[in-house]
Amino acid sequence: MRSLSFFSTLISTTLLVTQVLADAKEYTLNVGNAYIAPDGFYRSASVANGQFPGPLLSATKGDSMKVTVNNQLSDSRMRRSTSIHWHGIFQTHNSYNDGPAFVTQCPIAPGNSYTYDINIGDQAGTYWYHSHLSSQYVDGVRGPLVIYDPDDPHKALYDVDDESTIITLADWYHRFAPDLQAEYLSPNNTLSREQLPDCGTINGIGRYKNGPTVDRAVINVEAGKRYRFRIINASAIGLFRFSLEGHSFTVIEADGVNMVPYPANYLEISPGQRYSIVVTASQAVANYWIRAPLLNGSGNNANLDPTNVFAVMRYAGAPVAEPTTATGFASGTKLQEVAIVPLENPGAPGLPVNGGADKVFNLAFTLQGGNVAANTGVMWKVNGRAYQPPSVPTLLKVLSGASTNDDFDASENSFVIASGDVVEINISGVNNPHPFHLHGHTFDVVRQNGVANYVNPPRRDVVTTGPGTTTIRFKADNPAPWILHCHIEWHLEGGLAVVFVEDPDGQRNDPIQPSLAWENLCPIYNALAPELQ
Ligand SMILES: [Cu+2]
Repeated sequence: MRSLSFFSTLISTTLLVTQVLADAKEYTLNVGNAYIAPDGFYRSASVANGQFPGPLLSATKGDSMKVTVNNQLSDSRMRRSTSIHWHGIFQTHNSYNDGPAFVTQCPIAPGNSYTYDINIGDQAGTYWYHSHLSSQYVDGVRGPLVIYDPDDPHKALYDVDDESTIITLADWYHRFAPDLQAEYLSPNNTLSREQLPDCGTINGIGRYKNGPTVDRAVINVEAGKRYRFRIINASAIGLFRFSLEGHSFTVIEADGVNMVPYPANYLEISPGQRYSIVVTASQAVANYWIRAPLLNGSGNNANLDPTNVFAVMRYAGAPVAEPTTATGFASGTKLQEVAIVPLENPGAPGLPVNGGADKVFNLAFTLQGGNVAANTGVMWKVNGRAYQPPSVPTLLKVLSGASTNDDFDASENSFVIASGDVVEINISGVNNPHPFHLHGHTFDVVRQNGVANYVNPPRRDVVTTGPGTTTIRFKADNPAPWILHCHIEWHLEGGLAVVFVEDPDGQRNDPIQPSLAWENLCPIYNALAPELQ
């Protein structure tokens, strides 16, 4: 017993020192309803602090963050409870603050609050936060999260990196997410028709077909300076192609991972992904187009004008006006996702051969369209099963003793992995591309588009799958249940997800355990009438 208490004292001392050195950044997110018109069409939305996108949450590497979420949602046409995910943050020893509803917590009931203690560790880069309760983020609960690094290895490459250089790309819908979701998942959706947005937005501003000419978002620059633009795709389904009129750039970060600088003229960014690019304001003083057309096509949404997604890069001294040049289109060198090389410690864990890992998962996903006669809706199945969130969160089950795959319902698609395992996941299926996101880790993409690379493969937290099998690897060094899911929100709701239950013993033996406030979330939520959930 003495050695155990010595160990606990050591841990407490270490934590104390960490807390003294690190700054605790405190934020409040009031998640409520507001009438907003990002593209000139007014609708009730669910937003953080009244705005879309939500306010920037930022910290410096090594800080901790405390974000108090006050649930003030009152519009019964959208979800009333909420739960916030901090996309890309590993949450080591802290999975109960990761945010996905029914994986690591019960949702926060309306009228209630919960404070997320976010342990940033030594992460730095471009992240975002969003509701992770059903499709609620589509109604507006999404915003940027940036961890600045005073010792950024790429610091010498740029002069300006602040709130004014964050570019949040997001699709936007005029209809309520619960209605869109019900329609998509309905037995009547026999062709599995996708729900496409009404417009694409840049920093919360967009235009739809035959809608008003809302003033474009503006990024201000000064001639001669070098800017770090942080591009975030906070979309439900929108895939954007990003380029700048008259300016090439250098990509230096993907999903919070520093990259070997990659010069390019344009890039494509999937839902959930982020990139930092360095742009030199080297051209004549003028206004230039920032272009971000949606590549999803317009489908059956007559409002969507997919190529009409622009903002303005305005040099100091240029007139307050849109560029007078033709909008043009992306050309030249495209950032190839498969050719991204991490700057630090490149190389995948495991052996440099297919299957060279401790645990190999082959995840084959299929799409089953709606079927009126059978009364079954659209389902995305992984190895034959559509993921359904359990009513008791996976983490709570683990803390109560769940240790093997059989301790979870088959519909939870939950797979136990052991501490230290090198995990290989082969992802293959229909209707690529899908942006697959893993919580709690970055991963190395060892096979993508037919190219294998174990030496210096891309490292990130959202990979765009296909064509063919996409293979990722990570090391199980972060005990907790972590969800791996498609970040096309409608596909996730259709079941395109699995949960890796990493080292359940390690989770239970962790000296840091969930707070009383976390434990209270489930009894409060479970007592709610269905319309308040
Ligand atoms: Cu998908």
